[in-house]
Amino acid sequence: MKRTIDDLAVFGGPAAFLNTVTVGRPSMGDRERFESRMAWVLNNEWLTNSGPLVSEFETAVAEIAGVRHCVATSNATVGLQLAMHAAGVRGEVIMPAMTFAATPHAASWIGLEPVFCDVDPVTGLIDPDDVKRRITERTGAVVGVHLWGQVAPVEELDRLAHDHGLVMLYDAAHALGCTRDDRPAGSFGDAEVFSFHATKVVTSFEGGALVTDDAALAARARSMHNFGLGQGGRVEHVGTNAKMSEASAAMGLTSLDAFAEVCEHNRRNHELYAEELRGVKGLRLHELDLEERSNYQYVIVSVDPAHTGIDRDEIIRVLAAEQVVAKPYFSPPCHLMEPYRTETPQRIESAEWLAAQVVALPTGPGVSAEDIRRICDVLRLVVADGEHVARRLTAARNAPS
Ligand code: T4K
Repeated sequence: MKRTIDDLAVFGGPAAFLNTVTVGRPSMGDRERFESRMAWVLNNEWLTNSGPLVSEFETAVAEIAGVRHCVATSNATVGLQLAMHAAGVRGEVIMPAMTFAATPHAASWIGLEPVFCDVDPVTGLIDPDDVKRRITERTGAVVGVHLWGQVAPVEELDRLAHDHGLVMLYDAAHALGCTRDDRPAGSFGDAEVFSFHATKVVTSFEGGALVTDDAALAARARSMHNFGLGQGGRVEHVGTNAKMSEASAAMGLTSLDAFAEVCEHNRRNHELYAEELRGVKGLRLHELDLEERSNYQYVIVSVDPAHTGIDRDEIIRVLAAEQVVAKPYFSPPCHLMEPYRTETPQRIESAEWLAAQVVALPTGPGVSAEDIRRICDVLRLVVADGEHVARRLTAARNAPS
């Protein structure tokens, strides 16, 4: 255990970990089951184009989302594009500034215009009042984001979209298995999109899924994700290639087998972080609503430099030297990043404030209770004399090499 700041690896002490502990380690499930599924795929010689494993994966995801239709995709970014295309969205799309670049990119890439709105300063979730303020005659859709394993305020957003005749979509990349008022993510708005990227709670290497209860929208999306082909192999729509492969589905199904166990492991990890960081000045673990279900895939801590004496980015540097990869999900907020930044950027206050403060800490099946205690030991040591650590980091950076 490190006792003084001289023991920190960033100042020459031994690293707290021999092997990297990181956010985003894949939850791959049982390797033998994956290999046996892959053997089946290879023997079957059916690799893509809505094969049997993709169909099985779609059925499983639709069940988790509590909807009738699921179209598996090659990733969530094209899944969002597909959702917007299939729903016939035009013009401006309102979305939170506090999200991953994929959300605005999905709109921009297909010629739509992202319009960023603010989020709740505590939950980080899209603020429906600010959405309302930004609706114009050019608005075509709202994309809510279920951030960090929490579901957006869907009842207000769905009502708002309905009252203004807008398409309502959700970026549910973080929210597989999460609920709001006991209803699962995936069952709200016109359609929702999950991600099964390597870093997500369920992975299919790369992958996504559009889920909806709207049969016509699902049919258009299914056709559009396969070059717009329809009945008899005729092209019916503009289309793309957004299909999931059988290899991805084999991984997706295997990862899904472990899903409940992973969520429970993540829940215990989250609880331990809460215990370890309780009362630590300037560090606030982002709490989750215990009445709801979450996948606990994101352990988010806000760093308030007014109390720690050291800012979030310096803390990430200190952790990196200890072999701990923590990530500023998401910074900068989208309206301040290229290509969305403007000459005189508007203020989107809560998103900016959160984006400057939050850091995601490692969790997942590979992160043990002992790992968490060690990470939190480092954090407590750093913020106990944060100003001193920050000064030394600055001096080390400015020292002639
Ligand atoms: N909407 C939202 C709100 C999202 O967060 C995302 C994706 C999307 C939409 C789009 O979903 P997809 O189109 O990807 O399906 C990562 C992911 O690339 C991205 O999928 C994810 N969000 C975003 C939050 O995080 P990076 O740049 O942080 O990834 P990277 O490569 O630095 O990985 C993070 C850590 O994960 C590494 O330090 C180590 C670990 N890792 C990563 C990979 C890829 C592994 O251990 N194994 C791996 O294979 O963006």
